[in-house]
Amino acid sequence: MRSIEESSCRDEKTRPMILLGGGQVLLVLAITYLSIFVAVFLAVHNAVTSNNIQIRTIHLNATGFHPSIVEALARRPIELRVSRDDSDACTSGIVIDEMGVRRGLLAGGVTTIILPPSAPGDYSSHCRMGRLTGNILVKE
Ligand SMILES: [Cu+2]
Repeated sequence: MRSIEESSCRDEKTRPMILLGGGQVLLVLAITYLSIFVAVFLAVHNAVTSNNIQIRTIHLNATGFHPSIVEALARRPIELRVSRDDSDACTSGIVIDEMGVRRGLLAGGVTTIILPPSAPGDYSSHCRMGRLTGNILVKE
């Protein structure tokens, strides 16, 4: 009889401790996962932005692509930032056939397009109708 009381008494004391312990474990796990996520994100982000991806900005308006020739290095992705500076029909989209790109552009906005790593070459870019043209010159 006495041992049952002791054990139930011990249960009451230990139960809140287990809950608290569980909460702490969850908190530690959450912080650990968050830390790992942040570390991996920063590592990948820094590697891509500082060592690999090439950022190029072009402006597009009714007079064409500015600059009309964008130079980049081969075998590295390009982050192409296309600023559509007017609402001319010819600036409503950009097409780069050889890179499989066909994207609509928002007037007054900047559209970011990730171009795949490419072999050296002269890649033609143009509006949807082909009146405005530019080139992406990928060099060794
Ligand atoms: Cu056009």
